Amino acid sequence: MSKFLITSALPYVNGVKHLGNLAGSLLPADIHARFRRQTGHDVLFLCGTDEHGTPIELAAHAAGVPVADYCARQHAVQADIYRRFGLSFDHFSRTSNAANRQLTQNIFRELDKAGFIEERTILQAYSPTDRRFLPDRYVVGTCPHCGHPNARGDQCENCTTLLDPEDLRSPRSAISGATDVEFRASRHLFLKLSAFEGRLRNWLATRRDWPPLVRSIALKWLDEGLRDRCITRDLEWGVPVPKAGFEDKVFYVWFDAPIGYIAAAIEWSEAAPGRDWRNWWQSGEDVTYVQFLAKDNIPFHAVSFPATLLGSGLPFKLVDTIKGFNWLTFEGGKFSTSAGRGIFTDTALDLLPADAWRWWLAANAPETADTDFTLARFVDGVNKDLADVLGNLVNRCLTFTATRFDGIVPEVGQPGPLEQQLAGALDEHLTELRRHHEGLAQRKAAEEVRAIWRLGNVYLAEAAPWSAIKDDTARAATIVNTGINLVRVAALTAWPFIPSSAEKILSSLGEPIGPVPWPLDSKHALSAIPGGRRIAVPPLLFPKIAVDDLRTAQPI
Ligand code: B3M
Ligand code: ZN
Repeated sequence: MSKFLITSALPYVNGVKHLGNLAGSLLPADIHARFRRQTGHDVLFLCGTDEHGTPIELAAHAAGVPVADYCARQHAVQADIYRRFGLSFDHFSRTSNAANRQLTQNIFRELDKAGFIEERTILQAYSPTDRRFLPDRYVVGTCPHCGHPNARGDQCENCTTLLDPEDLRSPRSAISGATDVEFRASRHLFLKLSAFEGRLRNWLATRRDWPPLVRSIALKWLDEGLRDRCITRDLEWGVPVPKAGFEDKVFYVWFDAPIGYIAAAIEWSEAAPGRDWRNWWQSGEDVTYVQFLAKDNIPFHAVSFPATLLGSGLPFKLVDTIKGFNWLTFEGGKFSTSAGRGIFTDTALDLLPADAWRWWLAANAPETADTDFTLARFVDGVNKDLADVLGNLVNRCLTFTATRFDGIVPEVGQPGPLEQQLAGALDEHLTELRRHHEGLAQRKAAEEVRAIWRLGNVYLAEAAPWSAIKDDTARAATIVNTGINLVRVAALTAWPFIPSSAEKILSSLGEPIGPVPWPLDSKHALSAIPGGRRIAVPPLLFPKIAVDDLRTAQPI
């Protein structure tokens, strides 16, 4: 049994996330964790909220509550939503917790001792009106290149030129609009990323199997030349910098956030006896570490976080595979948290059960290109796959057993040509399904699952137990027994994607409550449920949905 350490990018704590955030890291990580558990591996699946950075501080101020209280409340809101979505984290942590603060400070001290930290004086925008330093994107002004009046201090959105805040004409604070912005010299700490280029290149050379999207983004960063990064900020909220002269500063959010993955394991370990985070983060060959994240997060995971760990000299494991995702768009445009555009995870759960969203978002994951979510495509996909294919298979088979066999699974007789053909096809699909899960090809895995459901319907249509029962009860019994076992396989393969529905099906089949097994091959899978067992017909699993039911989610 090998071990899989699985993490999803840590969602920022401010505000409920939209479906795009779910589709591009949280959900695929959960599906993979479930698959690995199902195939008998030891899994540690970690996530948490990313709680530092200026937007979070500002959101707390806007809400009129202390930042710590704001974060605690918002963390609880997100944790509850993810629980209702069936995300099976072993631990859902917070980057503002003590474990992360301590570990971030330790890692920093080691980097400093090893000579990878450098002090530099930089000019920082300061607003006397706001009584604070302003991060680059919170300074706005006139673009020196195109004259756009609302260019941000990091970039002009109009002409896309990268800027420094000092470049702006008539700079003002994006927080208050104050025009008394001045530039003050401030001492900061830089991580000498440039010193890691060789080591990172060598390491990436051993990672040739990474998805092309991830490898190309990582190599692009290296090819452009690694720039030393400022890892401190003049803010109050964050992990304090443990160095003389820097007491009033905190670490940059992207320095401490990925360390949060390790801190989450430490908390998990401390929560119960017999757990040891070192067996996951510091052990060698037997742990495979897979990260799930959206493409804009790739450089931080493929370059700066590995450099941080390498430079610390501490024996932490580096990631083995990064699965990066493209964007999910909404009705042809961007999902936007600030503009409230798209469907948000809380609203989604008010509208429909989690499994409907899980299924569509996994089957249409933005893996190789962006995917456009439209209400019409969503409704069509869910109705076809879940109601017409899976729902129909389960319902037909179990209702027939209830009405014609008194709800008792009939004994299987001699398999005929149809059963042999079925077994062959099932074996092929199961092999492919496993291969796609292992290769992190989630859309293809979903296609195989759907193909298995379809196979069940095709088998029942061809074998036609409703005709057989008229003159050959033994033959009808064999078909129904086979069909019921197929329903079990349909549920087992569905489980990583739609766990709650799969468990309902399994429980109506009288399957034991507990870890959901993987169907190894047709021979075992088609004889798992013996004749004589009582089964129940589950209530309608997937009622048809209509676009009108979801209208409240339309953009205004
Ligand atoms: N919170 C960015 C994001 O949600 C960031 C991920 C951190 S992973 C360590 O896109
Ligand atoms: Zn411009």
